[in-house]
Amino acid sequence: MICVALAVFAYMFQIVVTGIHERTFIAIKPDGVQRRLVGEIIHRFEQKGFKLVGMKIMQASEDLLKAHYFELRDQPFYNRLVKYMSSGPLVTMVWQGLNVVKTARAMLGETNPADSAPGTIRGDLCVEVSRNVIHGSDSVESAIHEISLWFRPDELVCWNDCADDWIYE
Ligand code: D4T
Repeated sequence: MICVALAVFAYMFQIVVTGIHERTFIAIKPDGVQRRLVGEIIHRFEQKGFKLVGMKIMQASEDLLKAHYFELRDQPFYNRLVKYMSSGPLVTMVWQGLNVVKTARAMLGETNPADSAPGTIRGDLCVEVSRNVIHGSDSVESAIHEISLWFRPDELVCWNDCADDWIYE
């Protein structure tokens, strides 16, 4: 428990000192996978300058999704959401970069695609809230929690990005 607390503290400290190590959890939902939007979505994050440090295709269990959506357990759409999210493969990813949590949410658009501006992923690629193609962590704390829920530490890769000097001053 103390080790986990120290690891979280060290990670938070690193984020505050050098924000380029911030990480977020992104999941392309079953509709995004079925509609062949995986490449388009990865392309947007790569073009922005963020670094991919983890990725897998997987079919999530209802238990994992219930843990992920725990805060929504009293919402009327919760059961449908869990069933739908476990109905087909997801592509889960961890992206890293300066302010990546907040910037990724802006790139995603609003939860309801109808409220999402053109140019955002949901504004461009989907129409209905229950088929909004992608999930992104909504805070640095949620990102840390969600990454630990969906990825083992050895599934994340630290690599030297030769483009860093052209993306950061
Ligand atoms: P996710 O978590 O998928 O990135 O969505 P958001 O963070 O943008 O929004 P959320 O947690 O409020 O919703 C989670 C998930 O539930 C679906 N949903 C949402 C739905 O099917 N019907 C609804 O009325 C709402 C509000 C879509 C996203």
